[in-house]
Amino acid sequence: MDSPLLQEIPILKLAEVHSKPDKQAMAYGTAGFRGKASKMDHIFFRMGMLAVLRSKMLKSAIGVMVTASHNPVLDNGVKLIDPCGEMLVESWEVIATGLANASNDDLVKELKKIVAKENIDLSQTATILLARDTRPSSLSLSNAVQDGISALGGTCRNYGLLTTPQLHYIVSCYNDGVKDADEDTYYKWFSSAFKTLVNEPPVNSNVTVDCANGVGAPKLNKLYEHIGANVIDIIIHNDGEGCGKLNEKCGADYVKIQQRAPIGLNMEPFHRYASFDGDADRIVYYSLDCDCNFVLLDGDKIASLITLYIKELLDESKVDVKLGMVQTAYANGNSTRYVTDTLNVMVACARTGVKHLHHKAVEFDIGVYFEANGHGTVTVKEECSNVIERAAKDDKLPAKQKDAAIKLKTFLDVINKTVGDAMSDMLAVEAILHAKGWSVREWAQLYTDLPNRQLKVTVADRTVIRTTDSERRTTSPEGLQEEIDKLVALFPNGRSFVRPSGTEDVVRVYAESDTQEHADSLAKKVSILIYEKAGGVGEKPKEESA
Ligand code: NG1
Ligand code: ZN
Repeated sequence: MDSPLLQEIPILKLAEVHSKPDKQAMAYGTAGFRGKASKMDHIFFRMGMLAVLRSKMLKSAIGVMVTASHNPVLDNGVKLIDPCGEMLVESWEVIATGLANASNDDLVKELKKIVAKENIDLSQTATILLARDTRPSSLSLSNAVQDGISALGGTCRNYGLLTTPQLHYIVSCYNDGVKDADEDTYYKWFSSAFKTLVNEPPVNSNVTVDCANGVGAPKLNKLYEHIGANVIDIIIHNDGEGCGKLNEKCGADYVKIQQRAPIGLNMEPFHRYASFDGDADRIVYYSLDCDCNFVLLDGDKIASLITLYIKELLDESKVDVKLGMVQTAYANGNSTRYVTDTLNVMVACARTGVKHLHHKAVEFDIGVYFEANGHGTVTVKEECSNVIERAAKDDKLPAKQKDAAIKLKTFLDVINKTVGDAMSDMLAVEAILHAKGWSVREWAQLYTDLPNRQLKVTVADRTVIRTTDSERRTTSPEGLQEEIDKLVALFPNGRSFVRPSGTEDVVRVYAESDTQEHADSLAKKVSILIYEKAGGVGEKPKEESA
């Protein structure tokens, strides 16, 4: 008998509407497909179909998020979310790339290939949970995803505008049996956990949040309404309602890379500021010190604060579980030293991209993972949650011990464990500062960042750069690493590495050293080296004259 997939006509009809331009190839990168929105319609259509196949195979709902995160407003992107709210498994990234790049004529053949290879039972039903960010192209591209879903007979639940982490959370709730899970489920859970943590006395100083003119603004507003202005005081900046553009001179990426305030924000010393990125899965904090110097509290500082707090509560509650932290090569060297030497907590290094950090983090009972750019969360093993919960209910424990276990349990409830989440991370930070009676000043003083610089170099083919050791060293082009080593040796506390970006057509260069001047100079020298050794195109990076 013909399988439903062999109803080729409807597929081909829709495929014609979402036709792939010739000679265009894209790869499922660090966070799905990303590129110019105007050239990606066929990718969205095909990812709708792929989500149906994955849903049929796993007999679970699959998420599809339409966003290009911190990229410019004219870009867009799409990524799939696996049943527990985690990123799509790596083996399917290859499948996604194959389907995205199949010619129009080969599309059905490619679909059949996936079905056969993955042994997919097409008689299974498929449910896809779809959401999008506020980009002008997102609505029509999410319609393309919907067409892909109907082409293969899947059911689509379209949640409209959501932050990326909200969709991850909803996917996990849905597959846990909460079939009516929606945005409200999210607000109710996180606002109630936060209120349990900080209600007495409420948070008294305000926090100003730059929402990058993205979907974070309306969603943070809703969360704020659920928590109540009597508990937390949030001022939203760059809410997308004015003339500001998404991610333009604002948002977490801008603030982290430029190490300066977003557009239009007049900062006051010691006040707390935070920036989300365009889809609200990243957050960085910042402030001004008494001399009006910009102080950045990035993903490393957030991770260090969270690790410190969890460590203290574990020590107080005497709950014996393994706590660890995961960073990437971009982590500031002093954050790694602080967590390893002062907190005595083990730090692991993973490749860039949260999925890699997530995988390493789940090896610990409690794993705190963050990219320096502010993307991260905490994972907790189920057995570990049970141990903490038992301690929190154990009347035989001394009051102080039991109390710490209760605090730890409630604190972990405020965390979105599926993926990095700007809103939930913000609540976690606010709760810790509140519990410790700290301002940003004490937090910033946990350790001092080593001055650092990130640059980009454009080359003809960025895949000529290959890396090893969690991207800290290159293996190709030949001899490049030795040259980088020589440059690094010229600078006190020098460290530098390069890697091809997974989301932009560039090679990224990172450098740190004892002074900002040295970090800048090392980054420049390495950029020039990349340009020369790895086929640089366009304007050659220049060393500034002294
Ligand atoms: P690429 O473009 O692969 O460097 C960037 C970030 C990642 C991650 C992804 C997804 C840096 C250096 N890189 O990846 O950490 O967040 O975007 O958004 O920040
Ligand atoms: Zn993002």
